[in-house]
Amino acid sequence: MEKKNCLILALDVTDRENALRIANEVSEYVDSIKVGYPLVLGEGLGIVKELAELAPVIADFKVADIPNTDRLICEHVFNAGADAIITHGFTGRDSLDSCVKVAEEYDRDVYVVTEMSHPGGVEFFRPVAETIAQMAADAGATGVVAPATRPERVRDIRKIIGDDLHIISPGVGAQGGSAADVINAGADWVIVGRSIYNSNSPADAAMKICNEMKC
Ligand code: 3DU
Repeated sequence: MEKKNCLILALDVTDRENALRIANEVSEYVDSIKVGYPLVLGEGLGIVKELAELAPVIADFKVADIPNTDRLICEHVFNAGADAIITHGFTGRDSLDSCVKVAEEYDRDVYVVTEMSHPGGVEFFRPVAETIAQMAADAGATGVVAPATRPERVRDIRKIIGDDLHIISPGVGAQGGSAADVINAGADWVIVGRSIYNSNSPADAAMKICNEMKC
């Protein structure tokens, strides 16, 4: 994904009309649109193709299965028009390898979750986050997902992965994280959902975050 605004919209609305309205309003401020289960379960995978006409789509399915199932999921998602997929790493190297292989075949991107941004994200992820980050680098993933709610952890993870991998970072706004702080800590993009799509003016909210980051 091309870095222009350092902002990824998390489009967790559940209906097509709202999704397309918000995506149209903010498309000039975001480098990508992340869709996940809320929107795809609400409207079907076909929404990916419609959104991909406005911005590259990251499919946040946090893929976490055996290699063969992961392969089938990635193929389906890339065929639907997604530019990138988010996968878990705790399922192990063979599962991640399977996603990276499909992404290479399709010339698409893979991001691996390291430590999650919500309070419970420290319970199981914290002790393994660095190991997962190292595995993502070794496996040739595009980048990792790391928590904007804990910029110090983004800094730790950046040290592990070096400059070759990207960090995309959720947790800004509704979850309490600061966009400027996490960009300063080494994230490449922030992922923002509710603070934008619940705003009376999604475009103004997105513009404000962009101005704050001065990316
Ligand atoms: O909190 P927000 O509404 O800005 O949305 C954040 C998005 O990022 C949302 O889609 C959520 O599923 C995703 N996400 C996290 O919040 C935390 C993670 O560790 C990984 C993904």
